Amino acid sequence: MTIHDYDVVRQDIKAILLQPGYDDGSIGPVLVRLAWHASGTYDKTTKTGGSDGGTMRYSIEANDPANAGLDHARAFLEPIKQKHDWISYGDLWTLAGVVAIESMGGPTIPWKHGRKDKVESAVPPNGRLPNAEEGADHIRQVFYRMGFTDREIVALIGAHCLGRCHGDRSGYEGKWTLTPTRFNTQFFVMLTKRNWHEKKLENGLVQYADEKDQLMMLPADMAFLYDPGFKEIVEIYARDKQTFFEDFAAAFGKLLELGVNREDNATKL
Ligand code: ZEM
Repeated sequence: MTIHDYDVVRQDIKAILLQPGYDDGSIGPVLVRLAWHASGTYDKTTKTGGSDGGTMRYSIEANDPANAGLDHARAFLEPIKQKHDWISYGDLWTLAGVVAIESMGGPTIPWKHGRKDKVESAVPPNGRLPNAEEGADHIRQVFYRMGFTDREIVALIGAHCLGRCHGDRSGYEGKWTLTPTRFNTQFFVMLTKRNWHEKKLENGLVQYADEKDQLMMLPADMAFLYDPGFKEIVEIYARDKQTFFEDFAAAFGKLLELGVNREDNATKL
């Protein structure tokens, strides 16, 4: 019997996180985004989408405009897949997000293996991920479809403490915090503490800038300030790191499990 050693995979992921030439010196943020986009296609009504099939391997899903730039994340992980060829893409991509968050100072995320790569017919339709131009109604519609509550949605958006927007990927530009490779409460702190104004980019997109034009928010991020129900939770997380970490770990762990059907995987090819 072969022993599948996920701890060795974890170590191998950890070893490639720091990449001095890439963005702010770490591929952690884009790995977190890969884990989220692989999972966030889930639809609880039809029980389709989610991370189980590793379906972003297929061009239809890889070319969903929402997934622009995630080819970088997948390419960084490919040598690890080649080395441990027994691991499924769904397990590798979700585990990479977990290792990245933990290595950047975030909470321990519950994670279980057992995803299985599926054939192309399992690819979910494009357009299931949230649109950055939209507000609270759209955000609720998308995350309720996955089965999340308002509190879980706010916890999850706290991941925007990490990384940045890239003009050649989403069209937006800049980062949300001054510490884009550390997992912390800074997204909520900056959202509530700084004064935000609209800023039109040359490509026509509108984002928000702070008074120093140092940080940015997407229109969808601003919805967490404008919607009273969301704002109440934002304020809790801005002042209480422990509560944010606990809630985030549970919500992100739940996200990675959406649509994972271990019983089916054990019986079907
Ligand atoms: Zn994001 N996200 N996201 N997000 N996201 C971007 C980048 C990152 C939205 C969104 O439109 C965008 C969640 C929710 C939502 C991360 C994690 C998570 C970018 C920039 C956009 C436009 C992409 C680029 O140009 O590279 C919207 C509208 C969301 C919900 C309303 C959730 C939930 C996340 C994880 C739990 C991360 C880590 C990044 C930074 C990626 C990087 O490459 O630095």
